[in-house]
Amino acid sequence: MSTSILHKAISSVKANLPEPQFALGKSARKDSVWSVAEVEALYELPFHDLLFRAQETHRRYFPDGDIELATLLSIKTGGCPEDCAYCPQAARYHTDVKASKLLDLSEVLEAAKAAKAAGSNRFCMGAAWREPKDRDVEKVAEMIRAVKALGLETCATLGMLEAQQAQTLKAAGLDFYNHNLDTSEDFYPAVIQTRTYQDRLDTLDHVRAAGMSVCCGGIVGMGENRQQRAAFISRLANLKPYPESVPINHLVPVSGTPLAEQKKLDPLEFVRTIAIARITMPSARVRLSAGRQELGKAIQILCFQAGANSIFYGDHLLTTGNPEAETDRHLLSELGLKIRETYKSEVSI
Ligand code: SAM
Ligand code: DTB
Ligand code: SF4
Repeated sequence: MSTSILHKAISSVKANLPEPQFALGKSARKDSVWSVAEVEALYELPFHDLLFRAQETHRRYFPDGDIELATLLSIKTGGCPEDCAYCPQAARYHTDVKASKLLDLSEVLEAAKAAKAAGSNRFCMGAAWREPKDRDVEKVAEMIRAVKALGLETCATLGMLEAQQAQTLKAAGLDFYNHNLDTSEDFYPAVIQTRTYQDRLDTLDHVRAAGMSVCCGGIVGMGENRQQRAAFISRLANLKPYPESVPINHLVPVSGTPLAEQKKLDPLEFVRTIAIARITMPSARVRLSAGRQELGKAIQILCFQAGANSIFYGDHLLTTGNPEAETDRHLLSELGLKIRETYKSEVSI
């Protein structure tokens, strides 16, 4: 790594510090361009220097230092026609996941009430679809209206969306749509072949055009190299505007999927990725997502220190496990971290 690139990366970090503004749906300074080389230079910083810079950014943009809690519900599980190599819900892999049909409104409402009672900020409904049919969108729209009426923020992840479908979801009150780039464009074909990177970018455009906030991130630890991780983060950070919400998943290797035996990533590389997401997307909520159970307490704490300020909260994710809600509440209280207030406007300095 050349010294000039390293210096440029560091000064870009500084250039990104001011102008925080992060109310729901609003974006802060989102016009910076992060080259892959600049992001790689961040990866190469000494660990504590990187963490220091990430913390500096985090404290400026999120002086409250609070943590957002998002609860997931799988509203349609398994039987998915796609070939995502990490996914236990792909019909073509022999996993323990049993396919089931779309949940009823009453089941979703019951889960959302429980999430609200447990103190969650956001309720995210996930479906194992390549893309929803229009009649599915109508049913999910009904769920969104009901969840929203409880006073929870709403998020959905239903696969690829057409422009009109995105508008229907927005009209129902959907705050966020989750659709991940998952990895870098060049590593992507090693993981997914049934839809293209461009298909994903098109869906993100439809979500933006409909006026929803974007939740977009991916998975690390799938066998990508550091340069590919840098390219993935650079791609997210250069979206215009960059996503309001960035889930960083650690691969959960599931038996029966092609990535079941994937060699485990060095945990510090995961922490570095969180820190770099914070630096390059300073006003985004960076969510510590799948894989928290496997990361353990100490690494999660380092991730919070590196700027993660959102978690999936609840005893399970879609089909895999998550730390128990009680364990998470205890951890946050041990660290003196406050839970975010739902719908609080977050503007400061
Ligand atoms: N079917 C929709 C789609 O693919 O957009 C929505 C659900 S899909 C399960 C949402 C995301 O979960 C994926 O994009 C991926 O990033 C993450 N994910 C799925 N399986 C995972 C695993 N085993 N480990 C880590 N993340 C995973
Ligand atoms: C995201 O990036 N991670 C969540 C959410 N978006 C939908 C899903 C994680 C799924 C982990 C594997 C499972 O539980 O099936
Ligand atoms: Fe289907 Fe989504 Fe799993 Fe891919 S990640 S197989 S699209 S449920």
